[in-house]
Amino acid sequence: GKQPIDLEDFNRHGDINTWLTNQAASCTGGVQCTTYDIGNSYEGRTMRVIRIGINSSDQKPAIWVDAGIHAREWISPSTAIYFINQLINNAADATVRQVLERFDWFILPLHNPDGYEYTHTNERLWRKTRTPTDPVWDCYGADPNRNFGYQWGGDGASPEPCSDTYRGDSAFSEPCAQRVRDFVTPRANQFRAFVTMHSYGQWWFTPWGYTANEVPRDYDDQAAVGEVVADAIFAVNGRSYTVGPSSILLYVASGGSDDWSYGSLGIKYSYCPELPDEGFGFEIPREYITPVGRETFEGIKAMANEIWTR
Ligand code: ING
Ligand code: ZN
Repeated sequence: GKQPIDLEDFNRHGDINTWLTNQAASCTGGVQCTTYDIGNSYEGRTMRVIRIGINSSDQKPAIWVDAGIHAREWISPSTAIYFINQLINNAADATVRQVLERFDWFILPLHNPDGYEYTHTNERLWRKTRTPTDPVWDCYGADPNRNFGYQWGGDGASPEPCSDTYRGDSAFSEPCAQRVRDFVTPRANQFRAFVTMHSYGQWWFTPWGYTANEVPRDYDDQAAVGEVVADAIFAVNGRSYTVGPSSILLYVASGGSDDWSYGSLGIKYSYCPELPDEGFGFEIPREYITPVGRETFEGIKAMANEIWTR
């Protein structure tokens, strides 16, 4: 039948969820797919994760990928959808098959569905969630990438409910951040990598976000794998990524999910990529969905294979 989404366009939350269910049901050729409804957002939208792998099990090494934690960064969910489509429908390709044999892939294409839908219906450049935060000033939303529980409330996260980088009432006050915490935490030993995709700027960020004064103990390994990713991305379309800590390359910000996955869960290869903008900022046009998807998927496969050897 007709697919509910157009892979060369930006799609809506409900259609993406229907597509995930349809794709999982259509997995063939030894590829196993499972969807997990990990809970609802504040406004009641289902957050759906898909697991894709060959000989999947609870013991198999796995890789976490999420997208759309910031509502307006539309190239991030489209890239996650590109990955899912490739892993399921291009598994005959030897390089795809290899990463499916080596790892189970857990992908959440829309971390912040309320904010994402709001960018389609009301305000294209909305960033945060949509929880009511200040009745007097009529402000909404916390920044989910300031709401995670490692060094929550530190530098670069605002205590002001109306700010675009509002940290939230408390760590994990936002339902979407809670859902990710509760799904990932019990599987932390399975995850060899945690990748949370943003836009924009062509950076492959490593921890830490919360401080520029301390380099992570695992920084040399994290950076070496990051450089493998950057080389693999460059080889596809010639776009250059810079690898390093977000706190040093961009700005200090605490409560980010990659600091949490590394600092709290101990997932060594925790990354926060900033995908391209090509001069369009958050509003990179749909023509870039496929080239950005393709190069980022090559980068992610290279990351997986590099981690596999370590
Ligand atoms: N950039 C990230 C942000 O949340 C970042 C940068 C990464 C901060 C990791 C902290 C930790 O501000 C975008 N584009 O959102
Ligand atoms: Zn972002």
